[in-house]
Parts: sequence; C-alpha cells; structure tokens
Amino acid sequence: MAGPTADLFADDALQQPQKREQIGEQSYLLRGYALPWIECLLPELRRVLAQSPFRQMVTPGGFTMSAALSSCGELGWSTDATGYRYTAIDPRNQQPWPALPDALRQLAVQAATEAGFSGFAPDACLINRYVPGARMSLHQDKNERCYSAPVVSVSLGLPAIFLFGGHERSDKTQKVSLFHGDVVVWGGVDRLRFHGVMPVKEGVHPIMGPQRINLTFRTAG
Ligand SMILES: O=C(O)CCC(=O)C(=O)O
Repeated sequence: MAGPTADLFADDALQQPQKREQIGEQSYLLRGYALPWIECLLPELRRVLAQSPFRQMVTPGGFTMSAALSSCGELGWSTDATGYRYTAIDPRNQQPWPALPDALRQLAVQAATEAGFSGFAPDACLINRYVPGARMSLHQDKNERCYSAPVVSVSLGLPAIFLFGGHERSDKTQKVSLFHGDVVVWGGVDRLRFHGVMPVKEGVHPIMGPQRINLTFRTAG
C-alpha cells in the first residue's frame, strides 16, 4: 500500500460523489461510501496484513488463484487442494486470524444498513489483492453457514469491472465499474447470485499503488 493517507482528499478527481444505485432487487452499489472511512481504515488494514500477509491460494481443482488473499475476523476463508473452508486459525501461521478492526466492522454494518440490511453482524472479512491482470472468476458465495446475511464488498485502489450475474452460471452478467471507495451490498433474494471480477487493468492508484484491494464482509459461522 502506498504511503500515509494525510492527503487523501487532496485530489478531488479521486472522490466519487456518494449515491446509491440499485443493481438488483436487493443489491446496491453505494458509490464512494467508504471514502470518509479510508483514513482510519488503511492503517488498520496494514496491521492486519502484517499479521496475516497476502498469499496465493490453490483451488480444489489445482488452479492458483490470481488474486492473493488474506482474512481478518473470527473466521477466515481459505482454499487448498482439499476444498474451500472457513477456519478460526490462519493455516499459514497456525495463529488466529487478526481481529476485525472496529473501523472496518462499522463501515460494513453501516453500508449494510444503508442497503436495507440492518443488524448485519460480520464475523469474516476476506481481503483480496488484485495486481494488474488478476481476476476472480464467476462464483457464488456458498461456504457460509446460512445465507440470511448480505455480502458487503468494499473496493480500494485501482478500478475494476465487477460482474454481477444471476442464479445460474450461464445467466447474463451486468458489468459494474467499481472505483476506490465504492461499496457493493447484495443479500436477500440476491444473496446467491454469481459474481466475479474482470482482469484488473494496468495502472497505479495514487493512494493504493499498482493494485486493487477488495474487502468482503460476511456472516460465515
Ligand atoms: O473483488 C471483488 O470485487 C469481489 C470479490 C469476490 O467476489 C469474493 O471475494 O467473493
């Protein structure tokens, strides 16, 4: 992550006007919603990543994911040759995952409320790092114990195109451009919609450097 965040708001071009766009029956894009949080969020994120650094994970099918992953919260998501799972322990260092920082929890809870999901209680925050060229193929989030809570997804750094599909992999996808500070929330009837990320284009974000970081908050346990 690039340097200190004191000048976060120096470049007006970085700021997206805050507005709420509906992208599904119970899905919203909250443009720029995380921007006011970023100054307190980034140092927390650095602390989390010092404890549980990004790593490339392998899917059960034997593919190395192009996005590098870490987690914080009571539960962290990982994948290896034997399957996908949430665990309380980071398999890399055999320590509990870093605690979910308050600033991140508050951001996620307030964004969920803004999208109509009050009472969101995230216990897992997956942290994805995309360098240019990295992507996330279409998938459903199905490793959580129940699907009544929404998914809250915060974008930081380089822009990306988020693919928001239907309930079948073959359904048509909407292409949603995501920028630094944008938050997407999907839940209820939309909770199991397929989604993914197109390869991130080359670039250098003035605050985050040559990467996109995405935080996804879920109630997993
Ligand atoms: O990076 C994103 O915007 C989406 C991440 C995602 O699909 C996931 O973590 O399940």
